[in-house]
Amino acid sequence: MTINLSKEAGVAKIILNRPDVLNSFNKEVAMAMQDALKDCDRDPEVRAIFLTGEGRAFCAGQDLAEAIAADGPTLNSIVRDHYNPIISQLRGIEKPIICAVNGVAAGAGANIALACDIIFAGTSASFIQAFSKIGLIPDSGGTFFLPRIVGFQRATALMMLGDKLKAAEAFNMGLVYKVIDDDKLLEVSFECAKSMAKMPTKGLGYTKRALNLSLFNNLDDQLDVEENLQTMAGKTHDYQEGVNAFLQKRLPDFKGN
Ligand code: T3D
Repeated sequence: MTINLSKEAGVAKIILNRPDVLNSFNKEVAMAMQDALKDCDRDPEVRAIFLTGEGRAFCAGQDLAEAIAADGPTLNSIVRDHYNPIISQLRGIEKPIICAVNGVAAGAGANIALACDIIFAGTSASFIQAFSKIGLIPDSGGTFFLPRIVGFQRATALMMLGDKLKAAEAFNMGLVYKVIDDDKLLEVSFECAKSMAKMPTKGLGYTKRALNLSLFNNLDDQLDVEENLQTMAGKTHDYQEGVNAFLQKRLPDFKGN
């Protein structure tokens, strides 16, 4: 299996599984990833998604052997049919997506990580906008997310130079939430995913929707978005439970709806 999907304690764990080629994406991986994300979206038992890579890398982006194979998919099909749907799914699924970058994240691999909600990086992780090295432009949402995360100037430099950003530098630039010792990365980040799976899932999903919309809206429109989504959050079971638990001085039992 090029992607391993398993479920535990409300968390769907997706592991990219082509370690011999640093978990680079070919058509099979891309389609399996889309299917796995669809499954996570539809399954009400899944309240958080955890993404990582098998072996010493997170993901080296596009499988370059496939990209130049005479009978392989065309460049525009790779972008349109493989990566774009994945990025739309990562942003559109209204459940928290936690990414553990366990090694190098290059090309589309780096930008798939950036589309997740919370990124933990192991101390030996690195991020490379590798596209310029092979004459391509950054895809998989990179030109959208990276300038918004690190600023236009740094994004331009990272994308044009293709420099390797070590985990500590990535943290300093705001690309990752936390850097964790390599030997603790999976444990710590998966614990975070498990605890998020016990949180008010609808509220977290609405938060994600509001953040997505904030990327385009002016302040007035965004204030309207907040009013509407807050009204919807206020109608959830978990809002009632959260307030009751607070007033009764007990731990809440959130159901995710
Ligand atoms: O058509 C299109 O391309 C459009 C889509 C674009 C989206 C993109 O993602 S474009 C960017 C594609 N990715 C890259 O350019 C990165 C290529 N890889 C590297 O630069 C390096 O492998 C790394 C910096 C990521 C890691 O370097 P290192 O020294 O730790 O490992 P390595 O020795 O280079 O790689 C280990 C093996 O994985 C090696 O195979 P071997 O020699 O052991 O049989 C290497 O060929 C293989 N591998 C690594 N990356 C890829 C790959 N095989 C196929 N595709 C890869 N992207």
